[in-house]
Amino acid sequence: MNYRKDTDVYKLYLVTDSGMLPEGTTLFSQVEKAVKAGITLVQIREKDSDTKDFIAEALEVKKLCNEYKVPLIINDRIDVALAIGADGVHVGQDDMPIPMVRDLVGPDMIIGWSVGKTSEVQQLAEWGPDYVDYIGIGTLFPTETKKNSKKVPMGPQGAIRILDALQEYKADWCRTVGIGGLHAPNIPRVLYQCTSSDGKRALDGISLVSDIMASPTADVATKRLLEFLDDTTYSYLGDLNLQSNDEPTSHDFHDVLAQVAKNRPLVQHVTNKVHQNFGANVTLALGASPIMSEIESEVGELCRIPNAALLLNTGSVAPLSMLKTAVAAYNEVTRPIVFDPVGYSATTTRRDLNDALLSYGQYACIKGNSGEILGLAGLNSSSMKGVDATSTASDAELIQSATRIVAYRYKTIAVCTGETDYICDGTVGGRRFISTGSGIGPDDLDMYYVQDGHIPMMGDITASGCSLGSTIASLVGGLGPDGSVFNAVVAAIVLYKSAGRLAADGCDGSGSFHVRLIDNLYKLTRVNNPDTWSAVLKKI
Ligand code: 3NM
Ligand code: MG
Repeated sequence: MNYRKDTDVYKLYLVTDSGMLPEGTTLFSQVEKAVKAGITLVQIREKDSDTKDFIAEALEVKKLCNEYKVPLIINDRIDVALAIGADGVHVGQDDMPIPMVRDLVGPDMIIGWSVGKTSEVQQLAEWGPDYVDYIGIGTLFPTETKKNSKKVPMGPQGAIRILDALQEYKADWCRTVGIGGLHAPNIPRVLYQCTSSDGKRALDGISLVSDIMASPTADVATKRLLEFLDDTTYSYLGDLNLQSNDEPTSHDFHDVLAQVAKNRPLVQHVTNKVHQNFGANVTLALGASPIMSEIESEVGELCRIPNAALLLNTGSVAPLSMLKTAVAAYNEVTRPIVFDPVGYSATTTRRDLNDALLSYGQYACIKGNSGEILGLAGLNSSSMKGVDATSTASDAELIQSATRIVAYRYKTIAVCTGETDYICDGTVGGRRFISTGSGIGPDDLDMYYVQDGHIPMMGDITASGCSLGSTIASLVGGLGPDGSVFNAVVAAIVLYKSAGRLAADGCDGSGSFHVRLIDNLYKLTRVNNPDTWSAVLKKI
């Protein structure tokens, strides 16, 4: 059978490795369990086998695959693929050049190629539809399976670049699977995040080795993975509503604050030294409880405290492994994380740290100043001077585009702070745009802004931007079941700006502004009458 035109076979793609088999299993028995459980494509990848053994193994698997109508791909060994009449071959960048492979295997075999760079996509587009049928996009995450790999993990953002290149070079025939470090816990997130920027292309499937090959119950592992692949929503925030259906009103803000007062959220701060004391006081003023913990071993307990939320401010110097553990823990229990990418484009070190953290998890909200948001959107990396916002990046339209791009790429609520705060909801209800894509792109997302005139005093105290992060985390964390995350983010911004305005008007200087900001957050929260707040929300 010729599977070349069959675009449905890429959903769940098993690549074998006989070096990790659990005791009492064989390569064949593991593949058999996976095939019977519904795997859609199999690749035999044996790096250390003798040819004779490889062929014997491949023939046995081929018989099984034929019976279940699952195509069989052979890694690298064109000769073996031809000899046994496999359905396809998979080659890497250091293997035989694709045009030679096609000459050898003829027009009917599937050819797969490992791709990690956009220039490789350009190349396959130049060859056209007769050559590469699918690509393995990787390495997505660090993996124990492929030792000595020269590839640097690209994360979901790297996969998005490849999907964008496929759209740019119009390689519409080419199917895609993600590979490398994919396991049940991160697959739903990866499927959710990996969408081309025009919303028209997502991954066609997932390819993996250890999650099945090293499993003592390969059939159970396969079925679990298929369930994730069939589920088109990603509930990373449990029962909370991601989107607001209508434009949030003062009634909604009142409702958010009432929930916070009732639920008294615990807001774990991992933040920079300058922010720690002020952020804790802002959190208390809002009726929430701060904990400024960077202890890796207690994250798993903290995130399970009712109404816990995490503020991750990357101006901190917490060890990367602590940060990674924290992100995984909060994601696992579906509690919100607010991410503040401090100084994103200021130095390479900061950009790499932020990119790594962004690739590890899913965030409820990403909040930054214009330099940070422009940097994250890839629109500007030179407008940073230190970690503070600069006034050079004042082009409102550019900032709006950047906010939309960040919201869309990271499938998050993006907030860009400044004299005007911009807010864009990129969650699209937690729904995935799998395979055909919805066609929804960044420009289709609703944009809001909050204004209350210029409050220059905000720039005269430390950590005023960081403490908006504390405020967002407090309000999102305080939501009860079914609360709206978007409404909470917007409420936090309107509240914070209104308190800033009250604090600035008639204050003597930056010292008293500091104190008055806390006083006014305290008062506005307890009075809870958002009709009187001065800052206004508008839709663009
Ligand atoms: N190819 P696991 S990563 C076979 O990046 C392979 O091209 C990769 O194994 C690439 O699912 C990889 O156990 C190993 O992480 C994937
Ligand atoms: Mg190879």
